[in-house]
Amino acid sequence: MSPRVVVIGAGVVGAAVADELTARGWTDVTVLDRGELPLPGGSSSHAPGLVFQTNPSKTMAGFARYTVEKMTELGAFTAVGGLEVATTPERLLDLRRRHGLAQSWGIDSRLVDADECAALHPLLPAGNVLGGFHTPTDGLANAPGAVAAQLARAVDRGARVLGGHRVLEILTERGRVTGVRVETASGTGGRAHRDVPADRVVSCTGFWGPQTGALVDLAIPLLPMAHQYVTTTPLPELAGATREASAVILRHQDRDLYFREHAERIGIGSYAHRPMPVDLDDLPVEDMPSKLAFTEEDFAASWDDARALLPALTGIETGFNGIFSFTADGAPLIGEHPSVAGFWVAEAVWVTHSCGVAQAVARWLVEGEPGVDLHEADLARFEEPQLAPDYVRTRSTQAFVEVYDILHPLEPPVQPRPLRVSPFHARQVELGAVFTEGAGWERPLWFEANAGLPEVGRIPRRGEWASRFWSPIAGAEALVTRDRVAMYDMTPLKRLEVSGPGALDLLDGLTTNDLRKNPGAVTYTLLLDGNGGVRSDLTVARLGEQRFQVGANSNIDLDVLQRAAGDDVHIRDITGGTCCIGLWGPRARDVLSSLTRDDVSHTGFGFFRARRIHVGEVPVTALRLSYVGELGWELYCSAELGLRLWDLLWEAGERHGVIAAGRSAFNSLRLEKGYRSAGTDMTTEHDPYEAGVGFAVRPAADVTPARRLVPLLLDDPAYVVMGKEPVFHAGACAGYVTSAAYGYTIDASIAYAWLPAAAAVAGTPVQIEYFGERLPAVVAAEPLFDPEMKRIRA
Ligand code: FAD
Ligand code: THG
Repeated sequence: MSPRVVVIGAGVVGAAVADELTARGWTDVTVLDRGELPLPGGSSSHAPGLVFQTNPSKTMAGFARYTVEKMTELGAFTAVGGLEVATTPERLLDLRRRHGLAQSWGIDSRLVDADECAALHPLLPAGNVLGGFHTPTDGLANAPGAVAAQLARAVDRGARVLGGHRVLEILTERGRVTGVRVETASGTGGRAHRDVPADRVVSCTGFWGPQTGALVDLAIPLLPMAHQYVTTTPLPELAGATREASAVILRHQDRDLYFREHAERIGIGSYAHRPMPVDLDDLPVEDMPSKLAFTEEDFAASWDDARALLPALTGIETGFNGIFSFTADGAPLIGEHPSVAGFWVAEAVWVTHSCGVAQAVARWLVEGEPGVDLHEADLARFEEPQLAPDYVRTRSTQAFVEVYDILHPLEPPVQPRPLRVSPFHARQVELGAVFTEGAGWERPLWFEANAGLPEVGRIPRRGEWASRFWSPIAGAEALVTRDRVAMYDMTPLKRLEVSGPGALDLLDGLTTNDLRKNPGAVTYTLLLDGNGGVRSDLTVARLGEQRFQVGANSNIDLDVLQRAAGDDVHIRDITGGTCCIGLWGPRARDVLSSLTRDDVSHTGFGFFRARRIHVGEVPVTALRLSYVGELGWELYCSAELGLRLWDLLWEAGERHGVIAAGRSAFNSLRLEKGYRSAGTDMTTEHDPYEAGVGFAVRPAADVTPARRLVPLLLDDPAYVVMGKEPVFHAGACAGYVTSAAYGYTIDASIAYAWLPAAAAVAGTPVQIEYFGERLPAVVAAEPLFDPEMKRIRA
């Protein structure tokens, strides 16, 4: 017996979820929509359906690829091809980067010159563009057609689809959904209520998501925003056109515009106008609540820009302000309620990604795993302050404004900042910290106070793109860490206190390494998904018989632990309220021992051990480990003592030449050591052995991976790549870069990359495509620095 599922929403997402669930044998599916079918009035009812697959996220590109495949099979997709044009030299350069992304994720693409652009789009004069990026498999989704086809298939397999059913309540019992209460129009013109029982409810309510989530006290961090779309009067050039579209779909990102054909007319969408957040309570209660009246004045500049690109455009015939969802990071919201079992959401999803998202959701429900790396789209990815309505509004508005901007991968958000600061923030500001932001935290990239270090002069210069959000000072900070000692603010590192009689069993059962060790032990261990993919890597410090401190990577780790924990385990996120300094470098022991009576010698305080010590007056939990690969400790204390801890270390460190160092140095040092970053270098798509962390799996197994994560060294050290670039071997794209940095100690430009096993052999020559250039590189043996661990175990 398959579970009873209610899907709320009959847009592209709800329809695709119903199709994917019933295809997997879950046929007791009821799709409910408040609107009348087949066009219930959500975003899908009027979406122009442009599908551009290229995306910085591998997962999102994969969602788009599957959507194209599936909609093609459904007869709801026309592969007219996509063309992004450049009208500025910066954009032209960026299109090369886009071409790199497309190759990394397996999307057919090529760079084209101005004449080819004109040939691909008959209304586009060659003289109006500098060049373009052509993706032949992109095209137009017929969203209402895809909805109808998928719902019909689901109904054939036993599903029910009911329009005019508005969900008012989610019914629950003892933390589980049991059904929904709906309102329908009664025969006499009034309203009737009835309950639909369900074991699972999947909310696919698009921009209504926050309203639906509120029914179960679940924050859905999306912002409904209006976006303008117009259709022109018929063009003489297109007179007699009978096909919906024959030319490529077009993006003119320098002016925040996109274009498609509607037979004899052109449709134009604009992101150039002022952000127009929509209050759900203000929506018209009509056939098309997601279509607001056109505000002509907001489109004026876009109309001029559109005509400048396509001079054949005649006039605007119709226009509207259509509503859809924006999120802080542009990614969808997918997952199950943390405490109401059986309540799922799939929201803030474009038509472009709809089938891919629905496939992941259906797999997650039916098979227990989504079958794809979802960490960028997981509803649980947000930290608590990131769920605050003001945060969602500010960041989602920013995402709207920046939707077509050329964004550097290291570019931090501008607002709301500062949001989370460590107790050391005042000192960091005094030292001229240049901050970035991550998970809401202010994080120093480097410190201008270090500009006078003689090492700065030894740092090689690099190209313009790689120089952004970088300074040679970061290189000097890395060298000083290896030569003397540096203080790193590790406060943003997510940490959890896991305690209680069931704590050990929970952690030992969920992760790969052996945690049955005495208090004082620290263990590096992996959190895998149900298919053995690497979800995260953790450090687990056993502080007492029933008390552990877990060093984690994100809120998703916390979510996973909480879902698995029984009543005999207590999990507390202690990241806020505590702080951490990484004191690392050959002189770290000299600094620490001058401030403590506790034994911090190698025999007294061994590698990967944890102890409670005093540093001056400050009670500290000290973990002897180092992500930068040097002698030293992570020193944790409660937040109110943090500044005192910083000042004590700083003063004692002065005679040893201590510096404050930032994220930029940190990232370089960890890559020299080959320490993986979960989520970037390895995800649930990878098993521990191919990711190079099989040593953390007990009992040990002997596995021969088909692909591997390996370091590449670039022949020309003047190039530093950024991550996600395609890697070529024997003339074909064979993999992609995950993280990259210059290794200042080894004086080489490092790029970690996934490659098939045959190519992942030290000495193999490969090429990294970077802005259209093929940079020669060679696979290297790892670790690149201190393979004997002499530095760390000193
Ligand atoms: P919807 O289609 O909005 O469906 C949600 C459904 O839930 C609605 O039918 C609603 O009636 C129902 N519902 C809500 N609350 C309840 C309740 N309490 N009870 C019962 N039913 C409920 N995307 C692209 O990929 N390419 C494009 O070119 C593109 N262009 C766009 C242009 C415009 C002008 C707009 C507005 C959007 C565009 N989008 C585009 C975005 C895309 O349209 C949406 O992201 C997508 O349609 C969302 O689908 P959905 O199924 O999640 O939501
Ligand atoms: N500190 C703490 N927790 C963390 C991190 C951290 N949790 C998340 C993430 N970072 C985990 N990543 C690593 C990666 C490598 C090491 C520690 C944390 C490391 N590895 C040694 C090695 O491979 O040579 C030792 C491994 C072993 O002995 O098992 O130190 O930065 N608290």
